[in-house]
Amino acid sequence: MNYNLAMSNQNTDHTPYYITTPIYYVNDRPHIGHCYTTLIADVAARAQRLIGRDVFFLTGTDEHAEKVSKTAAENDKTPYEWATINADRFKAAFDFMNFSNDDFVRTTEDRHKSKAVEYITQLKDAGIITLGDYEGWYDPSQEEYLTEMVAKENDFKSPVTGRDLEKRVEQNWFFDLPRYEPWLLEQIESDTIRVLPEARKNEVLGRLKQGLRPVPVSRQIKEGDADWGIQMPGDDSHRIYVWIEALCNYLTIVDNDERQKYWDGEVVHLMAKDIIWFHAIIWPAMLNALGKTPPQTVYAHAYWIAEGTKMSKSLGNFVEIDLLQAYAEKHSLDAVRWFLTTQGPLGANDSDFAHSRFVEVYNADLANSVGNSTSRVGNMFNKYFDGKVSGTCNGEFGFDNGTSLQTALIALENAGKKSDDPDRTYKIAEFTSQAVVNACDSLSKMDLDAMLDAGRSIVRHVDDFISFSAPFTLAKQLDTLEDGTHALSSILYSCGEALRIASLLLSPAMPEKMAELWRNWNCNHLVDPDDANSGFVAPLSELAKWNGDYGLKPGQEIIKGEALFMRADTKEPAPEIEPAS
Ligand code: ME8
Repeated sequence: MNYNLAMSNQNTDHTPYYITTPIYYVNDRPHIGHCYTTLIADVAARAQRLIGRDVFFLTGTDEHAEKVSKTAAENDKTPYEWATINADRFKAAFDFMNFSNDDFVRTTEDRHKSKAVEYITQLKDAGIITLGDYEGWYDPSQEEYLTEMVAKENDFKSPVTGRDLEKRVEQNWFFDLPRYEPWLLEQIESDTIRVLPEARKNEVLGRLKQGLRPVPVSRQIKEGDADWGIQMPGDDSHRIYVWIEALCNYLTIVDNDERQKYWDGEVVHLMAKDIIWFHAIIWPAMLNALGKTPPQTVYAHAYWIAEGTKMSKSLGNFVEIDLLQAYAEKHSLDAVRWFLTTQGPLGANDSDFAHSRFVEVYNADLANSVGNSTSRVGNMFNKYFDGKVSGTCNGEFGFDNGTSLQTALIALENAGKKSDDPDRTYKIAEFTSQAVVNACDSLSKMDLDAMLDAGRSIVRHVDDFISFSAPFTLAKQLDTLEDGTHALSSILYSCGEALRIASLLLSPAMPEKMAELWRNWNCNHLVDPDDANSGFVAPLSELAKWNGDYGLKPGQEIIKGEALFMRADTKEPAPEIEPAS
């Protein structure tokens, strides 16, 4: 797909969209990192559905790792039992987070295993996977070999866990990665495979230019090994290396008649920086060898840290799903989703999960902004117009076009207050349509914070307009101002319609709260009642049209409802959770 075309044509882009997360190891429970990547994928998937695209969103679990069979043994379980316990924990966590994934793959499923074997067989038959000796620095904690240089740079310790590397010699099956070096260079440099953010692209290119080595794709089966993993086709003394098999999941799950269109569409792989090499280099090369197109985007975000410290097993300071649940109980799940999406490490820098920051962002963005603005406008409709939309307005306020703002300013003067800048004009309808364009452009660059900020900017604009036009002052003078009721109705319509459009842009991050607003404001016609997972009845370009088919209509009931977000007490400590067993 032409990227520039996609940017300018977002509203009419009908290319199917396929977004994936890493599949997570099931040796342990899910934590904030797993939830974060999957949340980012969920927000992107919901936003793409909102603009009208056919989306497939895949997440799942990576089960055949050695560390899974090891922890299973420590817990007196078979590897499969242990994998199932943890896969269920991942599924429960992702349900709790309200993720809209279309499928959840477990690599122990036949549908994955049979296809993975097919791919490896194809590469073996083509002579791209061959037998050879391998000597290298092995990181047992990550189950991967490191190059001599990376091993040296890290003092022969794992760059991820700090544990000692082991020198290992093995006879293995190898994938001929060097064969794809010029092709990879060209694909990444030309952004045919977009590696994002830019800093990560430069790192990958830097490492690529140092040269590539064949990649081992199997592990010798040793005595005492658990019976765990997929056997190498045609060689019962080896199993397929878990990483190679895991990468195949992105294809195995859509490699059928019904889902093929997603691989042929726009493919986006999301992950953190730790595993970018596998996704930006090894996997595209494998795809090329299989005669498949590579992904368009490989996006590697940075890491969450906790209260200023790197999270690690030894420190026991992982932000666990239980803590996210405790925050959600107190401030709503959507507040947690909002905080993680807008404050998370989407770019190249790590982000800190700190309680004080959560409360600050919650109050600033949600309680005092989105929540306050929607309840203020809802209340005014109720107080001044019996809880109904009273008339429409083109969303333009100035001195050349209409008297509404003039009337409002006269009301201010009558009340003994002066406006700072009486010549100011407000083109609210235009502002919202520009915000929608900005949101779509940001989405195509995977800049989800900027996408949501487009929604936030409308809310700020409405707040600013309310302060400027002071409808509550105007409302007190309806008997004396000839045009008062019309002016008040126009101001309220514009605020309401702008907030309705903002709510669409905010909905990918806060689907439940925005649905609550739509229920209160009788905007249920925006969504398909049979599809709770953000199925919209029309693309954003239609839904967000000012006073269009889906706009607020005169007579439409606006129920006051509860405030969407209650203000948080900044002095209250972080929620307490039971330590994990
Ligand atoms: O690597 N901050 O699985 P994994 C943000 N099975 N994200 C984090 C994070 C943090 N502190 N810690 C983990 C594997 N993540 C392989 C993947 S894919 C074919 C196979 C997230 O369970 C982030 O997405 O170790 C990271 O890439 C992933 O969890 C690693 O998950």
